[in-house]
Amino acid sequence: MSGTQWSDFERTCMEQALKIAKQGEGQVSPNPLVGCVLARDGKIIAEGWHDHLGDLHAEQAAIADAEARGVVTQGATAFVTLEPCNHHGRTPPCTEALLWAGIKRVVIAAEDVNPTVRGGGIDYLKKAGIQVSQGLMEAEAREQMHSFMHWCESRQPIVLLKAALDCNGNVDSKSGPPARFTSAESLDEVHRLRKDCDAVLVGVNTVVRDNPELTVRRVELRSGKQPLRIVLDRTLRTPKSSTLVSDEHDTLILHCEGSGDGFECETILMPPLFSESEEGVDLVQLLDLLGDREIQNLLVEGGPDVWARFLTDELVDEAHIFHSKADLGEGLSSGISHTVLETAGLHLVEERDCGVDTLQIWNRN
Ligand code: AOF
Ligand code: ZN
Repeated sequence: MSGTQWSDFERTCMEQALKIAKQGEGQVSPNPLVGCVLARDGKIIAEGWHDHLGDLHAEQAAIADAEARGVVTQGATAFVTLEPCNHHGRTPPCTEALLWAGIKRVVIAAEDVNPTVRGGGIDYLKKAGIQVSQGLMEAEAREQMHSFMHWCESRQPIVLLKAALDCNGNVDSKSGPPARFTSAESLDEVHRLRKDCDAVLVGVNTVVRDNPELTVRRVELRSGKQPLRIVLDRTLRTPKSSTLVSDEHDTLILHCEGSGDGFECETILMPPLFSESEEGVDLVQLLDLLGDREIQNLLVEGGPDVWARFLTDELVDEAHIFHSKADLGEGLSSGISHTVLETAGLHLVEERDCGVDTLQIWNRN
């Protein structure tokens, strides 16, 4: 609530709730990260977070923490980063759990914008006689849950673009087989990006040329769930022998012509876009389709045609550009430059070393 004066202790409690929420990172999608702290008489008495999909919500985890240690929750205040849910989903409503635990006040950072739970939690608590305050560290909480918030509001994923360029802005040597030219640190970073995304997308040319795996390998995948791999392939040129089709992980091929018969992975026929490109699938329809499948983060990995389409349509929310000092000689142009990124509505927010490479991060806001 604007104008509310929060005490230092209240801030400390919400900071702690935001901090512990991070323990669910990479494991709760399509749910948001949520943390909860119970406090009484100026002391934190219990804490909990939403650890993985299907597990207890943060409030219930905090109450369970108190119970496990024999701590009385009657009369306590709950600090929670998201409005408590009031619905029977994968777990029973947190509102009822808070009531049952004898909580007398609930301090909320951000309202839940999920259409199925919106507003219901706060109203329920107030009607039950619990004092509710909201807005403490709201910006920080919304930032922590930003892909969830974006998905709730638009029903589409956030789009991240990743590209690795040589010193001339090229992506590939025209002669010779495809070779990795970025540093090991850059590669680690790419796997971290993949881990944080629900889906990874490439164009068919990349599949034909590189036969990529597009899985998370170099970093720990705590959820055990690989991102969904998506291929834009207007005329179904993806080789049936390619790794994406034949390995055990999920791949979705989006095409506009032909039948997907005989593919050992899911294929979806999409309405075509009038385009000469091999990837000619309507991107807004694509984002709608992925949003319906609860995909909240999409990583666009390439190649140049696909990057150009997402950038030209101003659909990229964040771009991670790895600049290598290597010279691939006469190569394939990435089509990515400062001007192109700026024209796509992005601006440079961070630049750091990744081994011998430089990573630039561009954002929409
Ligand atoms: C809370 N506390 O810790 C979380 C909440 O299907 P379910 O039962 O897991 O519910 C998912 C929805 O509940 C999710 O979309 C979001 O609106 C809310 N998440 N709510 O009270 C939590 N993670
Ligand atoms: Zn809940």
